[in-house]
Amino acid sequence: MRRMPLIATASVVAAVGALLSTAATGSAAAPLSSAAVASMPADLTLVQVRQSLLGSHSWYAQTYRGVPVLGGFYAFHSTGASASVDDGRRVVTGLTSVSPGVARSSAATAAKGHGNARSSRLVVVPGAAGASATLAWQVTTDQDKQVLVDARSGRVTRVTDERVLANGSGKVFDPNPVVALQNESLKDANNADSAVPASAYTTVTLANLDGSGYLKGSWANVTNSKKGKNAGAFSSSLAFAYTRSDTRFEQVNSYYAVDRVQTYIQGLGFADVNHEAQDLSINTTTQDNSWYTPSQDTITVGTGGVDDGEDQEVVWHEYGHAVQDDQVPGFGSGSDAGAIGEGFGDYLAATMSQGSSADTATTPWACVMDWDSTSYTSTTPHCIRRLDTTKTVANRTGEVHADGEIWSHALWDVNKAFGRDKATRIILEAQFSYAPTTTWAAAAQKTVDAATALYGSTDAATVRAAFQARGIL
Ligand SMILES: [Ca+2]
Ligand SMILES: [Ca+2]
Ligand SMILES: [Ca+2]
Ligand SMILES: [Ca+2]
Ligand SMILES: [Zn+2]
Repeated sequence: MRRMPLIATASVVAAVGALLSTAATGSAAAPLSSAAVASMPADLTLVQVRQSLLGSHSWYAQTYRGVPVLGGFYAFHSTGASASVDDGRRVVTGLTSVSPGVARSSAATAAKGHGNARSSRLVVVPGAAGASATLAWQVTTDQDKQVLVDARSGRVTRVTDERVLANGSGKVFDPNPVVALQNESLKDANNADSAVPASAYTTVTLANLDGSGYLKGSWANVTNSKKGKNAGAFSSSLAFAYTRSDTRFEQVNSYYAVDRVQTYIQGLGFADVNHEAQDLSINTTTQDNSWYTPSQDTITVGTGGVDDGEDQEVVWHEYGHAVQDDQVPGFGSGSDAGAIGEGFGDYLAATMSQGSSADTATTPWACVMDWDSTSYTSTTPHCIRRLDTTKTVANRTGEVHADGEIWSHALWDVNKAFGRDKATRIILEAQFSYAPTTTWAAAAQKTVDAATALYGSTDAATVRAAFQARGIL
């Protein structure tokens, strides 16, 4: 544990010296001596004193002008003849006032998306790496979430799940066997295990499980019923190792895909993009299709051809629809917005595969659903669609998936210019401002505007050029 000490070494020595003299008088487990207390930094409040076999452990919380500092602590350990200080106080700079600009009740309202407020308190949030500290309301909700609401802007800046979550393990295709094996000749063979070599599987950590033994967690929730031939997978030891002929395999693959994409989105800094457990109904239709249902907020994954749940790019595509529906209520009406939905879903699938596989001549990143599409395409590489076609607005057909290839190509050009993190951050930020029935031109302009606000005019010009190349702007 490495933390930034704030006080001079001399005063730590003084405090330890005081403790040692306490120990020497034979009262190691007693509360701190008045000399030790007197030499302590002033910005602390006692949280608790615990007695162990060897002595006492006094824990303090750091405060700044009376307000608790998030993550800041200070501890005296007095064990037998030795005593030590663990100074975990954080540097607080640049904070001019500790009176909130936003009322407690407004903070509770801002946190509503994560549950009803149970309690709230004002906290100081230390800045990262020398940046200014900020003041925030820390709202604890009835969904066991801790929500930080900036006390000046009123915006939610961080959401943490208080529940202690479990990791399990699972066997998955990452992102699918065609990419993993670099083999465009693989065939479904009616879901036979023998059709896909064992080397196509990867054993992964399934994160953020709730520990119930089902594939239920913070960001993904397999809703399959508990009984029947398509029952939800259960493992009390949270070990989910199945092969593709087992209907539970697609549940594991889908849970993993969704947990990973939500975790990635959070890593980009977004605390409020479909920030909930996504319901997943796996292998519950025999259609060769998967879909997102806004009114149910559910992704349904089908078993036609190659089981869709065997290809994470299918799941990521559907998650793209869930993301946009979460960002903008009723998003996707009209052919322009509909095509943006399909194009963004394909983009999200491609950029997630970017994170764990190479861009090769056999399986280019721009190719979407390499494995699922083996059952309905004959040319290689097998792709349901691509992000690098030559199409422009002049080639629009009115069919949203086909037209989505025009939109996704623009997003892909942004990705190629900036890399996946920066590009996806711009795109996600922009989508908050898309109208449900947006036109392409309006949505493209919002994306340029988001780039301007996040990174400045030079990068915004790059984004504009990507849309111009497709005839969108
Ligand atoms: Ca299967
Ligand atoms: Ca949702
Ligand atoms: Ca399929
Ligand atoms: Ca792919
Ligand atoms: Zn779609």
